[in-house]
Amino acid sequence: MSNPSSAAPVSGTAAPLTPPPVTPMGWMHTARFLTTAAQLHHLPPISVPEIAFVGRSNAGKSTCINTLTQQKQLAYASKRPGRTQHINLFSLGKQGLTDAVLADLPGYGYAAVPKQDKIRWQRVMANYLVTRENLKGIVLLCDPRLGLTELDEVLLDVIRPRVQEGLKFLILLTKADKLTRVEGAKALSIARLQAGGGEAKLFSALKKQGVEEVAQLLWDWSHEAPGAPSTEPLAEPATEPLDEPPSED
Ligand SMILES: Nc1nc2c(ncn2[C@@H]2O[C@H](COP(=O)(O)OP(=O)(O)OP(=O)(O)O)[C@@H](O)[C@H]2O)c(=O)[nH]1
Ligand SMILES: [Mg+2]
Repeated sequence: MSNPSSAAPVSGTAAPLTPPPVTPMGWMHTARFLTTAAQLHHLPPISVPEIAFVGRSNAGKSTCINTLTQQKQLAYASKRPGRTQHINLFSLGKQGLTDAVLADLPGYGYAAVPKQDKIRWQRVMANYLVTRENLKGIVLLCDPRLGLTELDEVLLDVIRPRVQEGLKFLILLTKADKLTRVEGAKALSIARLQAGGGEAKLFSALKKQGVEEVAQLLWDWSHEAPGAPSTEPLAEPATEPLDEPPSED
């Protein structure tokens, strides 16, 4: 009798020789806490691309970061507006090989915050958005039931020159699960006009809508190489000519 299994491999325990390719979602899942800063000058200078999540208080910034990174409590999310009061940075990429950083910024527009604190924060935020050299992209989160507020418009004015110079920009319409299909489509077409040179997308943490698309976009932003490879994270001089940042306070 011939043995049908005689041509089978000798050992079934061979390990794969190459690691599986990194997917944008797998990459997002590597996120870990890097540092927190109450003031701009406390933020460490970083050479890898940084992507900032900004928007009014309660828009869903921290929840969005947790959803994208598939981690329940990486960023503090809360029903109570004003939960995030510092700039929190999260590293992405394999341990020891950070290739991008996410920044969760405090929300603005929360009525109960004392006026002095509001003004202070608006200055810190504006300074951050204008001077942070490694800032590669901004995700502006907006609850489409409220639309862009006056403070969102101020932020858009602040970042417009940088967007024109190539800074990536996405308006993310959060809590899309609260909208009907028609409302969602309408909100999206308005946001696309408001985004200028940037993009707009619908997102729902609850229904996991838009998650893979946004992960892919952030991956693309972080790994795009305008002339020089941006995957060389360490000890590289700035690959793009950057203006001297104005001095901060
Ligand atoms: N239905 C629904 N609720 C959401 C979604 N995303 C966030 N939320 C809720 O919105 C509230 C605010 O979310 P956060 O992520 O803390 O908002 P934030 O923008 O970080 O707020 P600040 O830190 O105050 O600036 C929480 O109660 C979340 O559960 C979503 O996609 N759908
Ligand atoms: Mg928050």
